[in-house]
Amino acid sequence: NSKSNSNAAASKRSGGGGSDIVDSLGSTATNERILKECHHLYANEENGLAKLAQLVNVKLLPPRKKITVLLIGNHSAGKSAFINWYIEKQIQKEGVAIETQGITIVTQGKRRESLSGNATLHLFPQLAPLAKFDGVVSNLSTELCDSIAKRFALVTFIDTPGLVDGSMSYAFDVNRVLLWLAVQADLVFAFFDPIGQALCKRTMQILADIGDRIDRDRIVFFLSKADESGDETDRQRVLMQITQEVCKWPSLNRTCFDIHTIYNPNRAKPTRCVNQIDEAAKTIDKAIQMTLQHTLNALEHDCKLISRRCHEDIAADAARGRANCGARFRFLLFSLLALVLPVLLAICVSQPVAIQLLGYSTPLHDFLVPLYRRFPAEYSSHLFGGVAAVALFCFVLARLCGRTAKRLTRAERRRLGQVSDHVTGFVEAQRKELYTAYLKQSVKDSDF
Ligand SMILES: Nc1nc2c(ncn2[C@@H]2O[C@H](COP(=O)(O)OP(=O)(O)O)[C@@H](O)[C@H]2O)c(=O)[nH]1
Ligand SMILES: [Mg+2]
Repeated sequence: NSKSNSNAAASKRSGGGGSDIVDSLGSTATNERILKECHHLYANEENGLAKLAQLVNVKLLPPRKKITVLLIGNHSAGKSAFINWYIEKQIQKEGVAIETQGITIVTQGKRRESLSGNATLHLFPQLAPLAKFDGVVSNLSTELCDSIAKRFALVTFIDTPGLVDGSMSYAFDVNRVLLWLAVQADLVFAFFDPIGQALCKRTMQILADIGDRIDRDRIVFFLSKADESGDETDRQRVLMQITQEVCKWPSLNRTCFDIHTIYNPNRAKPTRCVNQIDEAAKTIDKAIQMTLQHTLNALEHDCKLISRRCHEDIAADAARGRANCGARFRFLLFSLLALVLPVLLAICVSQPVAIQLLGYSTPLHDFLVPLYRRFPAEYSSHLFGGVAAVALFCFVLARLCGRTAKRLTRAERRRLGQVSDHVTGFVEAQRKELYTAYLKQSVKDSDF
């Protein structure tokens, strides 16, 4: 029964041919809209989250609008044919000579078009670091195709050069470049074919390096061209060989090791072997589902983060304001202290002048001058020096304790408040609407 269900789903998927496909993942159009709008909420020039986050020193990258599937494997393992099967169009050349292979990105576009390496980097700015690997850009291209088969609207494939051992020299450091691409990709499809090269050392080494760097769940193994693997006994032997080889590498050897036996229905010879190629499409569906949920959850998290940071910045500014008041008071206090002794000394030495001007000595003079006279005259220079030193010390103290911190301007404070209101109001409402649209595809209306 479950098999007939999956067949029904598969025929729905591959027979879509024009209309929007709705199945376990929901509607491609709705999911595409959700990812595009999430991307726009981050990336728009005016008040995208990525720009607003900079105000509060948070670095956010816009989420991607599609997932990326990297295909790696031996030469002639059926990678390009797999892409053609998925998109139901002959876009990738099959059976090409190993020397002519580069990296090809296959993605949905308005019409059929091929882009060069530089145009590719322009279209996918996130791939810009690829330029630092010698020889990559001139061997990089993009194939745009208007196919609407399966989930192609939500997937970008990266087809890579076939891997071989021996003296083959690649136009670029294929091991490092594939590793870099794998780290960026959402899924890595590893293709092993039964014809001789299943255990290519280079393929295993690259996969082991990738296993070291990315979550093991993101690597999916396939025995491709299974129709060519002979009878059931031969196929079991090939599967066993691949499993043994894979499990030799600690980074790939995990529990629940699974390898799907697939063949391309359009290329294969008649065979009684079970074809699990739909598992590949389902794995892509699942990755899209995870990406959708992750993107919506990240949106909520980022809105909260920005709003919290705005409030923290405003609160920190208010605290700086209070600290500045204290600092100003201390400055005043120590400045006054610095003036007290010099002023008293000035009053003492000004007594003759005061008497001349007023005709009498003031009570202040009468009080201070006897105290001053008690000081031996021969040490008066020490007294002046001491008073000057104390005054200087108090001035230095005033400067040190009276430092004020830079505060936000009124406009900056207002802007932070606006940003917080925007992310918790408008963006949060958008997120709720998108989440509802996402859930409505699978949850009954009555459950809302
Ligand atoms: N019998 C059979 N041939 C296949 C299958 N998939 C691909 N091919 C053929 O195998 C050759 C190499 O395939 P290709 O996709 O170019 O391999 P790549 O080097 O991994 O990209 C081509 O001639 C394909 O038509 C399959 O499942 N079964
Ligand atoms: Mg190929």
